[in-house]
Amino acid sequence: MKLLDRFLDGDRIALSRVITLLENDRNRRSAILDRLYPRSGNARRIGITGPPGSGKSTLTDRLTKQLRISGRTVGIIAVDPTSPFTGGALLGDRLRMQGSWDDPQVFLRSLADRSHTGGLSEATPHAMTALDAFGKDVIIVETVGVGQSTLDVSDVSDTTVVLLTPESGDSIQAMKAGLMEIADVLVVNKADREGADRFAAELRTIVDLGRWEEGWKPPVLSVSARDNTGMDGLYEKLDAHGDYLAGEGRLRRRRMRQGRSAIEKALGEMWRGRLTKLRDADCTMDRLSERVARREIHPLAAAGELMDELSV
Ligand SMILES: Nc1nc2c(ncn2[C@@H]2O[C@H](COP(=O)(O)OP(=O)(O)OP(=O)(O)O)[C@@H](O)[C@H]2O)c(=O)[nH]1
Ligand SMILES: [Mg+2]
Repeated sequence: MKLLDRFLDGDRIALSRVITLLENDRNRRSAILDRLYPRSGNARRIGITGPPGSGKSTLTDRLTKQLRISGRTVGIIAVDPTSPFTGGALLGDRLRMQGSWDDPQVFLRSLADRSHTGGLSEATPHAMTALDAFGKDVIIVETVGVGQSTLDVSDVSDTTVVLLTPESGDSIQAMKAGLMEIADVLVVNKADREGADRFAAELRTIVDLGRWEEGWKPPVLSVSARDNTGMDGLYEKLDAHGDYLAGEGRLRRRRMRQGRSAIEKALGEMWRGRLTKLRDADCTMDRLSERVARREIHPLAAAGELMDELSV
């Protein structure tokens, strides 16, 4: 495949096209992944989630700049809920990412979440594989966290950052949405606004009550992504969590867990495909029985036709 050769040569346009294919062309998806998957696995994957408007893009932009200063290349996937009201989200993200937009070492891609459930689009893990195989050092996934989605940002991240704001409702709300469980790092953004300290203290109390993996209790940080305050603390915690994962095979175990759920999801999809075929086969059965009755086809040949139709 010529396209993949260009991709492996570091051609950004090829990268963009490959992601489009992975997103839209189910038939070629697996063949593309055959080439890319073995080359992936080296990037550090950071998920950033939180309610709409909590400042995820602003924070992603800051983090990206910081990573660039330390010489790391960055791939960003922003998952937009598909809705008539956020039709301008792509443009908005590009504007917000102004600082990094011209940097050839930063690749930003918006993916539509067609399921309307929030969380991730089905193509997200594949797009991440592409960025990873392309050689990006860090991949950031930005997504609106609403809980209850079929694919969670924590299913594809090494480190999940949950962003909340003083006005994003109370901490109970965040717990209900399942955001507390997936957080490796909790960030109270818009700390320039009133109530941030109180909210952060509340979150800390909840974290203290929870049960966490030994060696890592999610820290609660207050930042203002807009004013660029408190961000150094976040960079430190991200590094610390990276170090934590590197120890005692934790990253490997986490990725095995994620691998298992990815296989289960793929299996589910395949079964759904089969079931559709079975339904179609039922119609074919009606049609064939009629033809058998009319002596147009004998039963053995009809069974053979059905078998052909059923093989996936
Ligand atoms: N006061 C204040 N405003 C902020 C801060 N960070 C972001 N904002 C503003 O909050 C608004 C939303 O910021 P975004 O970064 O677009 O938030 P988002 O979470 O990416 O939004 P969606 O992707 O639409 O869910 C913008 O007007 C930002 O300027 C902050 O630290 N303080
Ligand atoms: Mg955003």
